[in-house]
Amino acid sequence: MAWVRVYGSQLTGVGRQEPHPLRMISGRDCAPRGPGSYSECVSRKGMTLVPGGAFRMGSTGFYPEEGPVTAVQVGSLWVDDHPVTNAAFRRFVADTGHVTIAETAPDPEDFPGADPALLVPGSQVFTPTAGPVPLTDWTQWWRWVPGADWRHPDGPGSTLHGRDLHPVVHVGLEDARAYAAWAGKRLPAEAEWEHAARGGLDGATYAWGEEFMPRGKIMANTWHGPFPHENTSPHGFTRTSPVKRFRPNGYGLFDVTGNVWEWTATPWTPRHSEEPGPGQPGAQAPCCGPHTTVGEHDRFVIKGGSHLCAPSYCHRYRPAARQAHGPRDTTSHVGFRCVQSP
Ligand SMILES: [Cu+2]
Repeated sequence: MAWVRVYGSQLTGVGRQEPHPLRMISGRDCAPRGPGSYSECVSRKGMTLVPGGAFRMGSTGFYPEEGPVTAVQVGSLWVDDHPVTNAAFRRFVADTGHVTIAETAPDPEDFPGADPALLVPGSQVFTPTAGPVPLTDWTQWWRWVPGADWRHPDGPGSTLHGRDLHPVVHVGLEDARAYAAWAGKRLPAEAEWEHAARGGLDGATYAWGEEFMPRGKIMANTWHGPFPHENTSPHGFTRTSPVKRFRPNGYGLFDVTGNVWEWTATPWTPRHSEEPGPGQPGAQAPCCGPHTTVGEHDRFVIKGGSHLCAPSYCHRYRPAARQAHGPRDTTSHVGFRCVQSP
């Protein structure tokens, strides 16, 4: 069954967390605060310093929302080497008691007239169809599954067994922001994400160059075969894959395209021309200060495509690709990675 979450309340970045003494420490201001303080465990382990510079953001060769190509300047940035894994998210939850959006029952006030039996915690899980279906109807392959959440990625009965190093999924924007704040990091702005994902190959179609499978080599976890009923999975994965299974890009970053979509801090605009430039309001959400409140109907840019992107359906396993995503629309194919300003 299809389910669209519609909420009337306001979101804040850390609204659902238990009080946590560390969550207000930003990456930028993470000065030593005494023995045992969090700053001691903020290391650059697992991050790569991506050199700043100018690059061409966007593309005109695929989907209209990626244009126009815009020259953008970004600063140097520490970027997580790979999407946040289940193991890392588990440490965050153990430390903070954070309860994710998908683990929280929707407020009946936000769903007047809804069957109360349906107002239970849950999330959207991809479910392959038995055969070909119209590719315009996403409700054919997305199922609202009560009990699906980051610990139960395919729904009740599924576990993280064997998936410690897979990207965490079923996380909403505020979950990603809460994790980032806990880690002394923040979510990237779209421009920062795209610049890092390009790996220094300015203007290239893919994170590794122009050819999808150079010399026949599979470069990312994307869908092979006719979507959404037959994934031939020549790489061995029909869903998420452990991070770092495919070659990194030119900056040494893994899984920038394919595997899971990744949250950014950038509010959605249908074209790049309407996007605020770096340094302008809205270009980048603050990492740990009081967040600008986010309306339920606002959507944010997600980047990178996922294991469900297939040439026949969705050619979005490219750095320029982008999609609008509701802050509380949790799914089995959206995760995130964090960044830190030097
Ligand atoms: Cu896609």
